[in-house]
Amino acid sequence: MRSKKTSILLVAVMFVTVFAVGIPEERNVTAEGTETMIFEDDFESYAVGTFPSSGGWELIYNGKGTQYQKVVDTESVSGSQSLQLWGRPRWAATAQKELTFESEVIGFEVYIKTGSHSGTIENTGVAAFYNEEAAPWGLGFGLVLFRDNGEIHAVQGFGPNTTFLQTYEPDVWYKVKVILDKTVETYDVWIDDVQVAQDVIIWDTHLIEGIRIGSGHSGMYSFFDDVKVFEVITESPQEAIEDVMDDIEEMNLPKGLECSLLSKLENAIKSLDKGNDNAAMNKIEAFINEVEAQRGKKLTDAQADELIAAAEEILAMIN
Ligand SMILES: [Ca+2]
Repeated sequence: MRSKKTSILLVAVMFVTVFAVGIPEERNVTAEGTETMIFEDDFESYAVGTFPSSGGWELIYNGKGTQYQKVVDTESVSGSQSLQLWGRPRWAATAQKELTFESEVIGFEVYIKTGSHSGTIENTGVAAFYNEEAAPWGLGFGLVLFRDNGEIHAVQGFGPNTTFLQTYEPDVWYKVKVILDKTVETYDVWIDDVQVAQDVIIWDTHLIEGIRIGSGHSGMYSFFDDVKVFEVITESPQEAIEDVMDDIEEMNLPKGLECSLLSKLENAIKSLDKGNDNAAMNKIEAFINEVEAQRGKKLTDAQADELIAAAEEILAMIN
C-alpha cells in the first residue's frame, strides 16, 4: 500500500515537473524581451545514419561526402543523438533550415562540438542565419565560427573582419546563442550563457531566410544538437499589460470583476509610467492574488492560468 502511494505521488511529481518545465521552453522572458520558439530540433526523431531531411533540413554542401552528413548516436547533449556534419578542405558541409520570421529581433541557440585543432584558421563548426540565393556561396548573418586554431569568432558584416570571442577545447560541447536585431543591424553572442560579444555590426539582414549549421574547410567533424530558433518580442511592460487588458475584455467576465482586474492593471501602467517599478509589481501581485481567489468561481482554471502566466511574464520583464 505504501509503495503504491509512493508511486502515485512520484507520477504526480513527474507530471508537475514535466508540465512546469514545458512552458518556459516555449516562452522565455529575458532582458532582451520574450523569446518565442519558432523551430527546435534535438535530432532524436530521425533514424541513425540518415540526414534529417524529414525535419526540413537541406544539405546544401556535402563536405567529405553525403554519407558523412548524418544523425549519429555516438554524441549528444539531449537524448542519445545529434547531427554530424563533416567538411573537407575547400568544400564545407552545411545543413540549412528555411524559416519565416515576423519579429525584427530573432535568435538561435545550438550546441556545437568539434574535433582536435590542427592550427589553421579554417572553420570547423559554424552557425548563422542565412540566405542561400543572395550571393554565389550564400550570405551568413550573425555568424559564429569555431576555427581550427581553437578560437571562436564573430563576423562583422560578411567578413573578412572578425571579432575574437574566446578559445575552445576540442571534443567539448559549447552552447552558442545569438540574438540579432534587424532594426539596428547588430548581433550579440553568448557562449555557455556568458555574453561574449555585443553589437557586432552586420547589414542586409532583411535577406535572412533561415538558419545554417556546418563544418568548414578544416576537414574536421562537428556535431550539433538542440537547435532552437526563436523570435524576441521586445514590447514594453506597459504594452504587455495592455495586451492582458484586451484579453480580459474578451473574456466577458462579470462587470464587477472585470473592472477590478482592469483597474489594478491600469494602476500598474501608471506606476510604470512614473518609473515606480516596485509599486507596479505590487499591483500586478495584487492582480495575481485576485485572479487566484476567483479560480473555479468567476474564472475558469484555464482563464486563471492564462492571466497568471501573462502577469508573471510581465513581472519578469519589469524585474
Ligand atoms: Ca539530441
